[in-house]
Amino acid sequence: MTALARSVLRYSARHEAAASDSFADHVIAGLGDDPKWLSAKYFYDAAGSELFEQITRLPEYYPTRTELKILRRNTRAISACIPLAAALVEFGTGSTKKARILIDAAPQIAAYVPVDISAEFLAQEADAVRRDIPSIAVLPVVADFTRDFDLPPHSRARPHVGFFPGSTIGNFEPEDAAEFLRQAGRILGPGSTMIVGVDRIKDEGVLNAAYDDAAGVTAQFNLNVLARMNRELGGDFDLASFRHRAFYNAANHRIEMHLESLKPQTVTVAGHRFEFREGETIHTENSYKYTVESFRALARDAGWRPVGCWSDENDYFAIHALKL
Ligand code: AVJ
Repeated sequence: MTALARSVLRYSARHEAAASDSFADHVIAGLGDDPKWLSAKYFYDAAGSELFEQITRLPEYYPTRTELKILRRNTRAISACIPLAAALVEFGTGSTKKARILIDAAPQIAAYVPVDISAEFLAQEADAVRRDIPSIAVLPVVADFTRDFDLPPHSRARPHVGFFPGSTIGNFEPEDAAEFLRQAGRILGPGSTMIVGVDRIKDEGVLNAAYDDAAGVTAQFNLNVLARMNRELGGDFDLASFRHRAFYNAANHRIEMHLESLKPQTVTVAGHRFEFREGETIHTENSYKYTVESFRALARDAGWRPVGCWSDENDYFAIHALKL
């Protein structure tokens, strides 16, 4: 299996799986393994996407509001990294909110290329941006951004600026994050720019609270993948006999999320039976954290030159600018 194929398997995007690897096959592979695992990308069915929106508004979940604040406070400096008549290529457009801030701040952006696997969602968002910002060309691309894709013909002559906000890059294993950046460089072309949001290593208490909030929304988000298996794969998971576990793994610089079985039990899903010991977990997500330097090293390793970095007063989150 190539590095990129593996990254597709381990990556959690805010969208459905690519048609080629079915949810059922994934579940049979992940729950049949020891330790058990599932890719975080399966969190994001309609219910999971709505729960994630709720997470972004939680007092403990600092990443979304911190990144927005950094973007708004540094529009001039970030805009200075964007060349004349550029096309802004957004990898995995969950919401256009952050791209709109960049587009408003950088009038030299002539085209916006949102890339997402959900055609219907993308068409809606593209129409809304066309309506609100008639001065730019909106050229949506329906694609799984973790795989190779072609830029639209109308953007090819333009200088390209990749945009990957949200610390989504943290869901990749570090070697796969580097492979993703290498591939982004091949797609965007020589001389291009990349703007990436990355969550920083910080106090463990802050990290643990962000992924185990007092209101229990992240617990619901995590447990939703069991409900989804029940709905879509005829599963018989009893949600009350699993609990949400989230903790910072300092040795590996990542938040881990798990679903822990509260008792010995057998579950049937996708036509297969799976045994759980008491205390056994399904590993459902990694969210890697980087220092400014560790992310720069990873970017350099992937062929990019770090040219800018903006952060907040708490050093919680970083927006990096890279050039090829
Ligand atoms: C959407 C991947 C950036 O890792 O912080 C939030 C997902 N998981 N709470 C993150 C998530 C639990 C989120 N990303």
